[in-house]
Amino acid sequence: MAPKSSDSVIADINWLRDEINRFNYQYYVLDDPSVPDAEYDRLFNQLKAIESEQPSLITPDSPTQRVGAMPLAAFKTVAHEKPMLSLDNAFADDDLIAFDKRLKDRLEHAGDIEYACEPKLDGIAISLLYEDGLLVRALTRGDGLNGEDITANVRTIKTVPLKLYGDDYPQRLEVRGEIFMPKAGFAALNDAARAADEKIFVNPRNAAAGSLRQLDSRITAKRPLQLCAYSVGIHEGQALPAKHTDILLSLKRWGFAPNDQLQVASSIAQCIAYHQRLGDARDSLDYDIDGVVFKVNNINQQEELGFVSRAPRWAIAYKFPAQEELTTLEAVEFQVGRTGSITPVARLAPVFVGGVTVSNATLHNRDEIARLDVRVGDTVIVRRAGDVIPQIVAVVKDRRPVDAAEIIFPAQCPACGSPATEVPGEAAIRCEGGLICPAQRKEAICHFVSRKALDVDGLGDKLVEQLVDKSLITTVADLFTLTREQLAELPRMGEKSADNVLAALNASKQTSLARFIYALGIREVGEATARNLAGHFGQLDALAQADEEVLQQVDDVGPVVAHFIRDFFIAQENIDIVNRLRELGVHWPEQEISASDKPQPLAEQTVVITGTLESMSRDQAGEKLRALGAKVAGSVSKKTSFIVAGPGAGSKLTKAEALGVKVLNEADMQALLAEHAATNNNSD
Ligand code: 9MJ
Repeated sequence: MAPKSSDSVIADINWLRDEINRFNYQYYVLDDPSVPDAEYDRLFNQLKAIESEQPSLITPDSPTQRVGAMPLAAFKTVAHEKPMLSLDNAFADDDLIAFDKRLKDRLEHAGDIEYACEPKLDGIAISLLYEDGLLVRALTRGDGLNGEDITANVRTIKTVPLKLYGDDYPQRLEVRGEIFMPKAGFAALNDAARAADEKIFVNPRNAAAGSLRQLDSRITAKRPLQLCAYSVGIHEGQALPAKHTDILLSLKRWGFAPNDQLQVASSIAQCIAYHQRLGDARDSLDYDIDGVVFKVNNINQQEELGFVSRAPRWAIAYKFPAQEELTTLEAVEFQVGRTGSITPVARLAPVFVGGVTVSNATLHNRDEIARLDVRVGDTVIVRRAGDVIPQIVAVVKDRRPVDAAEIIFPAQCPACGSPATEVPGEAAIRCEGGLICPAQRKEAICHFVSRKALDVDGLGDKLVEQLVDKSLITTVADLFTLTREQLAELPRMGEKSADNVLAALNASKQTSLARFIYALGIREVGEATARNLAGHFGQLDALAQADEEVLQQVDDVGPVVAHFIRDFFIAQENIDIVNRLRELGVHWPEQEISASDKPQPLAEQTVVITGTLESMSRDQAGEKLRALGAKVAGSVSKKTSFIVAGPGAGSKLTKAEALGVKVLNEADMQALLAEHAATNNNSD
């Protein structure tokens, strides 16, 4: 590629500076960021890279030459006695290794450097000044040199001590840290905002910023904010310990809650392991983090290393993959679910976010689309955190193209053309076609053969789609009359695959009542409810004949679910399908004993299974534990009795260890099952 002319480099620089300044203004002054942090970081790093190649083009007003942006006019601006700097970033292990090497060279230090490892909380940096142990002032970071005085708001935060504990604190002490909103508090705040038809926050960071910028501190007081203290700024009247982690211990004695993930690493290799471990645990933490921070632990070494323009040399933030990115909404399609609900699905220009490439996101319903005010062609912020399906959290309105098209809901089902009707009290629309609708049929059949239902191995969504499209099957019962020839003729099948599918179908005929009930796909009857129904009624016919009052005696079954179950068994076409399935050989042990009649050695115990097991699948292990009365849950909490962890266990194991929950390996679980199997046999 030909080198760029200096004119075009200047044009690039000017464009980058304008964009960065605009984002800064939106972020700090308007409290209304228009792009995700990752986009900001990218532009900032681009500008830094160009300027470091051509230092003569650096001007004092370049955004790289100062720390942040201007403070909000509404609060009093106060100069920081000691600037609040930001952190340099690492994005890969190699960046960290290079950082460590730089420090060793500078310190002329041959051995390993000791680092303090901290999660990097995604909140608002704050400076808290204490005089004679009393909180006298709280400033935001602002541009790093001048912050805003938000003392009245910060005083409302319960984890900020108004008076320090003990009596061995410095006479003047500046504590620095991050104010953040825990995930649970954020979710509750947004739920309340949604219910009141108020503006919701894009993410916990944005909610924390908005809460701190209230001019009326009574509003701040109602927001679930917390403080994580991570360093000391000025301190007068008393020396501090010589290690960063010991300073944090002093802060703990003076009343600041320590972070639960703080660790010391004796080498950069241990820092890399810490980054990996926290990356795995990221989703199970109670608060959002966007990376981890490593700080040289020895304060003398910190002082020797000093600072570069915006950041200390002795610390680095190792970022995680961004959970929010920009992309464009290319189209909206309407998907018909198993029970006829029609959901808008966003088709996005593929974007790497939260560690995977995302090209679809749910748009939920009409209310959500109205709330986002999103149109086809818009630039949108997609968020993918943990295993949650990707969401569009906001629209970048100033990038809206002139021809952006409004999203129109169909009047007809896109799959069968039946009327699509609004359901009173629901924001969803629903296809009225029932089993005439091929989309509903396909979904119902996919559900019937899915892992937690009849578990037909090798019969995936694509194959079901072909079978329905070619009219080889209309209902789930038709699956069991498929022939080898019919299957073998399908594209990409062949005789061997056909035989495998037939063998899997045959094997699936022997099932359990709970699986069969779940497989029927009755609205609102999930796996747990199906199990409760099977345990309660013992026989399918008893369930089919139960009226709504009787149904409501079952755990988890309220009037709505009872009504859906009754509706299902009143319909003759459903009864016909059930009868045909039984004629074709689908069967289960006739009288399943209700769980309450069996010995329940693990009753009252909640178990979580994670990682890979060798002798059985997690589902099978769950069934065995449930048979002994245990409740099998998907996430770890203080109430978890024990977890079973196989190889590859990640955040759930970390969380269990952090909470002190008992951890069993597969052999321990086998021993437990064997022990109780023996007891059960004895009691028979
Ligand atoms: C956060 N955001 O959690 C620092 N930070 O240290 C931690 N930020 C920091 N440390 C010096 N844990 C400047 C910023």
